[in-house]
Amino acid sequence: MATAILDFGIEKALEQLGVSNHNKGTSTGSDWFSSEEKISSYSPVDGELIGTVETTTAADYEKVIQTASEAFKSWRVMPAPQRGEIVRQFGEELRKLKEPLGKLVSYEMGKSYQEGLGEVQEMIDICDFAVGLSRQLHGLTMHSERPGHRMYEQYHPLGIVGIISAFNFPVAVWAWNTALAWICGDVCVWKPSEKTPLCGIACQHIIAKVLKENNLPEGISCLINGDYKVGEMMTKDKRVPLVSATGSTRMGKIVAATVGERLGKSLLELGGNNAIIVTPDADIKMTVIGAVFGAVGTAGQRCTSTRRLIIHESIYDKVKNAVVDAYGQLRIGNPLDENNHVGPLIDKDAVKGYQNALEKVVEEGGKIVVEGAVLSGEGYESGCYVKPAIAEADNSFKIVQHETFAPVLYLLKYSGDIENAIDVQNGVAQGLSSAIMTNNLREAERFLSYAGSDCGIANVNIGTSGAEIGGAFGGEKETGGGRESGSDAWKVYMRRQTNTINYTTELPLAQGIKFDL
Ligand code: UN1
Repeated sequence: MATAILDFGIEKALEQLGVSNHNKGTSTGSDWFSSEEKISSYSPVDGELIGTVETTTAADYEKVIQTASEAFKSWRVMPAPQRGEIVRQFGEELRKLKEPLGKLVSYEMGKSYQEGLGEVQEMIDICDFAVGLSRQLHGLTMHSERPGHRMYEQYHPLGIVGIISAFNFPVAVWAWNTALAWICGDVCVWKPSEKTPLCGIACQHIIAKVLKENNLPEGISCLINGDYKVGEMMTKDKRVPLVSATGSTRMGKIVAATVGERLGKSLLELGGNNAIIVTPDADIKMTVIGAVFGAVGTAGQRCTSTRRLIIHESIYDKVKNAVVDAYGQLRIGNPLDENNHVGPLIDKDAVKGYQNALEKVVEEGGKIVVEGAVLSGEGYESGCYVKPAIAEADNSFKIVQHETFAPVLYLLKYSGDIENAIDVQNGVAQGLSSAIMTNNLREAERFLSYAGSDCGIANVNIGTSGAEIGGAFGGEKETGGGRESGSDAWKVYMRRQTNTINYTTELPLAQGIKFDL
């Protein structure tokens, strides 16, 4: 019997969240539909089958879209601050269920319990943010070139927002999208990762309860489950004006092409290949904390994970030794046990990706400085636990250019001035997160300038991961260009309308055109 289930209260958490051994996987709120095929969710923590989830058929998808379209008609006319009140109540429910949901995230996905709690906190934070925003959603007013005319812009709800999320943030990324979409007046259809479907079931129960208590119609929050074919139902569907997809660059290119083909909108948050530049003026202690958490947190499976450390030659050995020492202290094991720093990878395919990276870096001429290993024996029965590894490498290596979703950190050396480090930092296809460790104002500002980091996120004296929800989250190049979460990311969930009103008795034309009848 799975010890994690017994020792860490997983059974109770599942019960509190309404997740059972066999779950229907298609829902429009309180209504759930049955089907024949199912996905099995195994925990990477102990290899146990946690539960099954029935997948969505084409006929059930149709019902979902019809119910969502119907719900949209009433939801969009509800004043935005009232929709904000619903999101506020959803945030309250999340506060009550933070521990069980954090546990399920940890058990189904494998991240540490602390990070599981952090993920639920991120959901709560975005709800709070969205509640305030529900009293804004403002456009601009402009001065018209014509006398007696008023010009302004307003934002209207879009319709159905399709959400495709990844296993690594199985609940927070859904909430980033839904909390904003809902206050904007949209309704949502969510396809969670096939690797973490139970997190989807739990979240759907939480929001369904809130919607029911407020007598709101079915369809404001819908859940569908299955593999890429179910995702494709949404990406191809003209009735879904916006598809927000988080995952690999490979997947994002397919989503972008399919949605683009029908001129829909897509919001993409794809791969990263994030680096920390460590300059001669860096605080080494801070560098070690930022780099190690960035590289091994979530077992290196964040889009924002630190994959490359670009270290100045003058302090290279010092930084290398400090980071290697810190790796020696890492405890790898059951992520529900708070004494451990690093949990398992999501599955055995991810373990293969990790092993492949370590083989390839050596083949290409790199040198391993902290050996990797796939752990076995007591506590490691799932076969998904690996030892975080470090290799000295070169930015030109194919494997360094590639995002490996595992705790493999590459050390790269630079010489001369900060421009050289920035070139290395920018010298990859992805552009999500970046950081510099320095106490030198000139270097920091150059890193942040127009000639500096080309990423969507650029930090000074903190690592690459762990962004707060208040800022827009996303990146450039192969990261896909989308922005989710804070700042004005809400605008993508709405359609902008420019309005010009003439309050005179004349009809002058713009650009001074004469058209006399
Ligand atoms: C992701 O990996 O897809 O900045 C999201 C972070 C988290 C979100 C990561 N707040 O690391």
